[in-house]
Amino acid sequence: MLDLMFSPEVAEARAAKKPLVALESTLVAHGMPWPENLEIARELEETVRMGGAVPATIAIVEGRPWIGLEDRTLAKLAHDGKQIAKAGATDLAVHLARKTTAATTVSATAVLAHKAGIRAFATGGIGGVHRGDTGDVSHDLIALARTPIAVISAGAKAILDLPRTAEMLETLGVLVLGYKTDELPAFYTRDSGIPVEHIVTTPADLAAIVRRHWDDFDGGGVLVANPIPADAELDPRRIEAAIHAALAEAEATGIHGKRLTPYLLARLAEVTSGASLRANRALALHNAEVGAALAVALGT
Ligand code: PSU
Ligand code: MN
Repeated sequence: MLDLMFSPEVAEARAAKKPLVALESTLVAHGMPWPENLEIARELEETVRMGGAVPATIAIVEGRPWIGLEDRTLAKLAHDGKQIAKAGATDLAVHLARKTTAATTVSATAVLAHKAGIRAFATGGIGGVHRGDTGDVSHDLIALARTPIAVISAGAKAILDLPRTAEMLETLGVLVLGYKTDELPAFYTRDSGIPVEHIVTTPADLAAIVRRHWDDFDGGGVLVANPIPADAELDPRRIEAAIHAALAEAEATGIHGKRLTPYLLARLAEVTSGASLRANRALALHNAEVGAALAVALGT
């Protein structure tokens, strides 16, 4: 049987049946630079607490799947950053059997959070279909399709092919709900031009839909598409130009596979003098806020 480890804060929340929000650790270890990553990881947790829920940052530490991390463990993951393995859902068994440490991506975090009975999960932006014809499609999409959890995300990351990512979400049967938006957000910017059919405007409405999806239809993952706050949005043309440059560099340097997304995010932060990181922080905090509101509305 899978032996989950719970931090004291999460263990207490479970005993008291307080609402929990899962947070992932790849965004911290691989998606943002030290030391801002630790500050932001702590702010994400604090935002969930301010929203009336309890944060559960998830990672594998020496082979143990932790639901909720003590601050010193969070600090170590943030500090060690890209030296730590990046685990997708498929890699979990390897780390457990070999007692290794890994940051968990959206796919791995969703699976572990679901095992822990958590139904709301906030991230920055999910993975998706990469641009070009490399065939690189994030496992996040299939894991999300299979796992009954609501992932609050600022759309999919702008480094991706968003129209193809949206089509793939539909093919896989991931229910996409626009949170106060009728367009799929484009991570650093609010709009992608890709319409979202179902618009949700309150946590109660959101909770009612996801409950029906899971309880009545055995539905899988729900993507709650929550745009970056307007005052934190980047200029669409400038960020697109920066993405083009970063993608060209990645190709010239031969970066692909699991290293691609972290490489692109790091290059974007450099090219934009930190503007992309500030936007990433703002959108992730906003997702944590909505995650807490959903968890409270669900009462779990
Ligand atoms: N959101 C962010 N920053 C990130 C990620 C999400 O704001 O770094 C991470 C998530 O862990 C997601 C991963 O699962 O990027 C996608 O990686 P890949 O494209 O290699 O599947
Ligand atoms: Mn990939």
